[in-house]
Amino acid sequence: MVKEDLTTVFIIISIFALVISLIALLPQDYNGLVNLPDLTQYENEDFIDLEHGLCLWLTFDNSPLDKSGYRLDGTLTNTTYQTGRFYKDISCDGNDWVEGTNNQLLDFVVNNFTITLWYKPYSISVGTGYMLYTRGKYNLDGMQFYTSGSSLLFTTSQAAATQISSSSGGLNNGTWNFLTIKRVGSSIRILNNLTDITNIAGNHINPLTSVRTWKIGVYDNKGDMWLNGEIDDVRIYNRLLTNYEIQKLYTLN
Ligand SMILES: [Ca+2]
Repeated sequence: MVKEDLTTVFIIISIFALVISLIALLPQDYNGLVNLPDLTQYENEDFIDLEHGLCLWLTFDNSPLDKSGYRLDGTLTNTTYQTGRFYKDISCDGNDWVEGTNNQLLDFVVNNFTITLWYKPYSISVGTGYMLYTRGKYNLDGMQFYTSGSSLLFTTSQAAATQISSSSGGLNNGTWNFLTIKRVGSSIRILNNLTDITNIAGNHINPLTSVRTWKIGVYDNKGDMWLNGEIDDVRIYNRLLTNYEIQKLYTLN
């Protein structure tokens, strides 16, 4: 009897050990108590791709080449590289500009787009203003993004017609400004350091396609609207960036 009891106990212990071993092999969430890592700190970041839709990207890190992959590269006239918002930037002091490669990628006739750039003015513009970015010609085609005093203006043009959006001031002299232009349907929003400073949103008819080169620091004629300041990290997207994406660009280091 004692031997049979011991055998029974041994069998029971063996079965118990086997069950325990099998349970250990089951996935941890077997019983529904899923033990996933806390992902809240990554909210939205999973879907952020700051290169998606990027048509032109100028870092000016000792180079005027376009880092977007489309190679709409620029060439410099008189500008110098110096310590910028991100590593190096270009400095323009009144007779300097960058001229880039023409491409229909930058037409944006009907679709939304976003332009972001960092600008540190040496002085507030006078006269006809300072050109930040242009591809086109006033009252003819394309678009212009420029300053007038401490205000920012953005225009799109067709033959003998131009639509204007503007801020009322809002540009800070002698310090970095993170400027954003967003086309949302027929209206334009102008942001500085994430704050929407749009005064006149405008009613933009679709800009006429342009065959002109893009330019930074000077008007299309390369004889007017000379920039006086530094420019860094110019980006043009063929889509509307979300507020979260713009904030991510603003907080890049
Ligand atoms: Ca840079």
